Amino acid sequence: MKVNGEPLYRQMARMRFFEEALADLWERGLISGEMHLGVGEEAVVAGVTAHLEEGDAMALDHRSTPPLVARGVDLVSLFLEMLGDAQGLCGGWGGHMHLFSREHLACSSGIVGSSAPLGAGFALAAQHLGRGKVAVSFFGEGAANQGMLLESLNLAAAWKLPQVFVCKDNRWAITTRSRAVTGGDLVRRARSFGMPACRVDGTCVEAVWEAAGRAVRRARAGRGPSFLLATCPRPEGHFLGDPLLRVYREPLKQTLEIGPPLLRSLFSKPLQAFALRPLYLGIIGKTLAVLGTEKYLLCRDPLCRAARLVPEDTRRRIEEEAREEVARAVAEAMERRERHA
Ligand SMILES: Cc1ncc(C[n+]2csc(CCOP(=O)(O)OP(=O)(O)O)c2C)c(N)n1
Repeated sequence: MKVNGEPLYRQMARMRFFEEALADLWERGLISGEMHLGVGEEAVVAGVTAHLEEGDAMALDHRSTPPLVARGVDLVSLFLEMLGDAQGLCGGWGGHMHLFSREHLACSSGIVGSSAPLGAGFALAAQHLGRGKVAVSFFGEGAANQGMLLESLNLAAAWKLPQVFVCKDNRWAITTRSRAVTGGDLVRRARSFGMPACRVDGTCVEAVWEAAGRAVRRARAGRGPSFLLATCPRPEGHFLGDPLLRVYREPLKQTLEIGPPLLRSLFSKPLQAFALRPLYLGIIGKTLAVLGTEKYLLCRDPLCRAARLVPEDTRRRIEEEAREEVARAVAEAMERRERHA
């Protein structure tokens, strides 16, 4: 099968503009609480979801909106949900992390790692119903160290569940480098459970599409689960307003705000801990340096990379249509919200 760039690019553009609209609403104070965006994960999501059919299921993590957009969940009901409105997808109770669409067999949870057992449940149901349906679990590499995720890999392999584990490896779990808290290699770890596993460049939608195709076909044929580790960037930080990124975005303001308390803490009591404090400041400095290097020097935007798959005029048309679709959905959500206020 040959990759068709146009539908993949369309989905990626829809996801990106949806996330940008969420950021805008959040910055205007219309969405309360934390907001984890899936910007940077579009190629992973598009490459995987392109293989899903009606009746296939998805279990998602806290970056849940891009897969829901790609699977065709109504954008207005998603926006209303983010706004905490009773007309939203989950009656305004779910926010962006705890979503459920019965129609699309999709659910998300902010409990890190839980998309694996949730996906296993969907996959077990699919296996019992015997209609060749599959379940995909999306999670981060930080989640890969959660006990329930390892238990799910084990059961999925032992029961040959039609499940695809998709690990979106952005190398960070909030402010922790995942490497520092991960033993061994995740791909080899998954293989040790007796399932095929591979690493793929998650900024290259064709590569994801190919690898995911193999995994989904295998699951659909009743041959069991697979594991995909897709590396991708995290350009918006852990969540909107990420304090580490703020240091780069407004350096003077942040230096004036954070500098004095950090210096005070260096000389604060008890003095026995003095020797450790420069070390901790060094760790903060190193974290900032690595984060800045990744964001400003090494980051590859999956949407820009995918643009080369479609002719220039098609790309422009797709972007225009996707922007319009999202803008219309925002306007309608705001209007419905006003009407029912
Ligand atoms: C069980 C559990 N432990 C801790 C948290 C707090 N928490 C929220 S997101 C996150 C980092 C998750 O990292 P990763 O799985 O790599 O996903 P990423 O945010 O990098 O996409 C943590 C520890 C949580 N929500 N649930």
